[in-house]
Amino acid sequence: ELHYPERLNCAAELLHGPPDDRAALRTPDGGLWTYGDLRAQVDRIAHLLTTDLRVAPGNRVLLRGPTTPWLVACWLAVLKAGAVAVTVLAQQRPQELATVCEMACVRHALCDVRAVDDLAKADVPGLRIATYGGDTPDDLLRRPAPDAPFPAVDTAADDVALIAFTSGTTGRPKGCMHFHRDVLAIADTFSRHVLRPRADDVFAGSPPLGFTFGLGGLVVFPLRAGACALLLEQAGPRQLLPAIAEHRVSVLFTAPTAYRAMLGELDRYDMTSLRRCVSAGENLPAATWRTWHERTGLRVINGIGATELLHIFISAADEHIRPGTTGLPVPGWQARVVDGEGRELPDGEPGLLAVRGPVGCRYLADPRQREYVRGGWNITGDTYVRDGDGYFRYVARADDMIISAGYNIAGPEVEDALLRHPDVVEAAVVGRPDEARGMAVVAFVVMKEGAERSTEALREHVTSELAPYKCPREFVYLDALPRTATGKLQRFRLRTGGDR
Ligand code: 3SK
Repeated sequence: ELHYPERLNCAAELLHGPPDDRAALRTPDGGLWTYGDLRAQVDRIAHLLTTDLRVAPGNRVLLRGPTTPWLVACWLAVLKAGAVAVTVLAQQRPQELATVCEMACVRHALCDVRAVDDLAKADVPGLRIATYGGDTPDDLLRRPAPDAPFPAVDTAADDVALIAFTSGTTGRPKGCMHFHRDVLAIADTFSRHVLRPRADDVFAGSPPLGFTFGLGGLVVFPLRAGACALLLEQAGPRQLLPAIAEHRVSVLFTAPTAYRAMLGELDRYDMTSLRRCVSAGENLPAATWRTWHERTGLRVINGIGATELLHIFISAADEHIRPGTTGLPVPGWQARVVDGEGRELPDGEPGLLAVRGPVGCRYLADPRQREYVRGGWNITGDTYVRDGDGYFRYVARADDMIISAGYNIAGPEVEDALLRHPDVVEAAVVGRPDEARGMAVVAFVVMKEGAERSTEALREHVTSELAPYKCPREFVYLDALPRTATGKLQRFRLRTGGDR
């Protein structure tokens, strides 16, 4: 069990410890912020927030910008000043930003000067926007500030530190409130017990800091370990590979799609610095795990997390990994598989994943709270099976099961089979209304460049691996699958036919 003092400021905790001259943040152009630099900048920004911008404890401050040391410093400064950080993604458009500001009662924003146009266009009444990263004197960080330590505001461990928004894969945003103690709890559960980082690690990865997968993996975990993060503004597979090689990255956070995309170019880069590879955001098919392992010798740490629960709660590392499963409940967390009434199901039977632990779902004024938290358990919306040995195996999102001619078919199982075909790069399998079968299985595939689009060959391949009733009735070839800004597959767009 985790015990934190009643009064706790997580930013002060994350900044406390390592010597001033140790590297904290790096950028691909050779930029380096030591822990001393980071502490000094956080204090400067906290002074400016509380004096020039008149931010008070409890005020909500929107943070928007690419992944840079300045964004990290602003996030820490907001928390150190006792205010609440509201994080958004660079891809969010003015209307979405306006919704977030309204829902979270945001009155202040700290915005990278390169991302300010859309925020200004959002035209939020009463919103005071300060920019950073610019070269004019009104840029917040160019203003004079006291060159003195900023004493952390004496927040309670269960004061809200962060509001993270999730739209899931369907669109309607929900704001998830997280406490100061929650921020430390994700480091003291998943990171401490599964990832087990060292102070000499260099973290890098693709998720943006507006997504809690990235905030944890690229800020909270490295700082809690006294380690260093390489921050990449562009973090697609093309940028990750050279960055890993050049900066001797040792801990990688990314999603299954990026692991698959990197396979094609792997041989051109030195990957010997990597010792930990984490995959989350989506299910990691066994086929992807095995190919990455064959090519690099590394055992990917799969995990499932949620914005509602801040970070990963089921996972496994090293010899505990079973490819094709997500793993075991992370120490500090409990998990079970339940039916629609919340009754625990026997091992081997698919049902709803229910979890509880040090972080809970707290939606900002949203009736969906009652659906997510039932009887003290968080119902994540995923269908899972617990195997006899306690391992949790992903089946599908609860609303993604395909019932065709009386058979229950899990799209991810068919996707996994398709991904074992050497010419398939990405696959998504969904159900479409069908008069004869209730639902028909439809596969959307992205083929390797130059590969033949042979439906017959794919059909043959799937039926050689799975029962024939699981074989898609239809194959649709796409150049890319539709994804959200955080990289999650948007199955509803495939189901409704918008991407043909
Ligand atoms: O949404 C997710 O999949 C996720 C995964 C890991 C950590 C955090 C999140 C939100």
